[in-house]
Amino acid sequence: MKTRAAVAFAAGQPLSIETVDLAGPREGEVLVEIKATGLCHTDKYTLSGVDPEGIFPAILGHEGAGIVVDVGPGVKSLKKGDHVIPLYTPECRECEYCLNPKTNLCQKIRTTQGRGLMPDGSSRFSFNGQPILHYMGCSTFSNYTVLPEIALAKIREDAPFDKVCYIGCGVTTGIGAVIFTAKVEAGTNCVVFGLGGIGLNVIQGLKLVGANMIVGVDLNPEREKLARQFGMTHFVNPKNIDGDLVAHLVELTKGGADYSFECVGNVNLMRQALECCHKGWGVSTVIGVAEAGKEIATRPFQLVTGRRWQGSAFGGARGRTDVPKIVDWYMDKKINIDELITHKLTLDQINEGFDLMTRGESIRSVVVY
Ligand code: NAD
Ligand code: AHE
Ligand code: ZN
Ligand code: ZN
Repeated sequence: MKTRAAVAFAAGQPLSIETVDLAGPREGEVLVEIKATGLCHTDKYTLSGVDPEGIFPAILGHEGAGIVVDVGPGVKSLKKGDHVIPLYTPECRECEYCLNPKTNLCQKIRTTQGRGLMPDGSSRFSFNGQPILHYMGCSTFSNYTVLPEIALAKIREDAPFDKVCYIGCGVTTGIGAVIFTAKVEAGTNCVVFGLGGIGLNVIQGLKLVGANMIVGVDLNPEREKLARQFGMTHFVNPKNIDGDLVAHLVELTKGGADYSFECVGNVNLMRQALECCHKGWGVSTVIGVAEAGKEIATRPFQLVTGRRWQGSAFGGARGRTDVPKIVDWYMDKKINIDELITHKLTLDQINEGFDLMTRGESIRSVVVY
């Protein structure tokens, strides 16, 4: 079939809106009509050319929601008409990783996914007879896409696509990092670096679990108002701090954060996020994605004296199990998504969405097909 898609032909170039060819679903695969997709900072990161797994030409996008149009042979858990959210972290429920409760990083299809291919080693997309690669196993910047059955969460049918698409990455990543990865307790003092599409979801996760102090750190003063609305209790703009930011945060939190989260992808901030943690027990969670070649550093003494450093991918969530529950939280008004979606665009306007992100003017832009 033919489908409209925003194609990344090369790193650093704007996406190009094209009609591409899409082959039907093979064994264990599902054809999905994407109804809406969010633009995540990670799409911009890959498009910029600094992602070691960024290969072109490709169809980016990994924060979508849509409807099953067709299923390939052997597909058991989904049928035509089901509403779904694509999962860049699949859940096969049988690999060594899925069977270990300590991780959500299903590895069943990770190798081919990282090479822009379906599990059988081929691509379903092509343009003028040349293959176009998939991205993060999702390629939601295409109106229709093919995914493995294990990479789709079935969701309730009354959930609006243009909102719950954000659960496909940002919402789950932020709230999940608090609940599933860090397992933050009520009454704790927490610091969040970066108040964008991920950091604001960390903030609402912290509010949900009853954190005491929720300190937000961002260079963009425009972020303060919305962050306070989502539960931030103190705002720190590093530009307005005389002296050392870490010392300031330790003093503000009366000895250091019980939990901190880095939601920017800046290795200097990752160090500050660790070092503002409380001696003896503070835990810092890295969420931001740093470009190829970047490394983190600290004095090992920081760890010897009881601070811990960890990371979180997709908020530690197991997609097929947890994503439908997070959709319920949204539908039950336990979490707020609507106010974080600042811009709605058509596919033709997708490059403007990336410009808004670069200028710090959007939290989430959503393309509605
Ligand atoms: P975003 O662009 O919406 O937000 C980034 C925020 O960081 C902005 O508010 C910006 O003003 C702020 N910022 C930039 N430099 C700063 C600095 N030096 N000090 C303080 N604040 C600063 O991006 P996003 O969509 O929220 O994504 C954030 C990061 O999380 C990205 O690196 C993205 O790739 C990553 N990410 C990781 C996962 C995961 O599973 N681990 C999932 C999604 C996104
Ligand atoms: N290809 C990148 C990996 C970037 C990365 O860490 N991705 C996160 C999701 S970001 C979503 O917005 C992730 O899930 N990581 C686990 C994994 O297996 O990729 C790079 O830098 O190499
Ligand atoms: Zn993302
Ligand atoms: Zn698995």
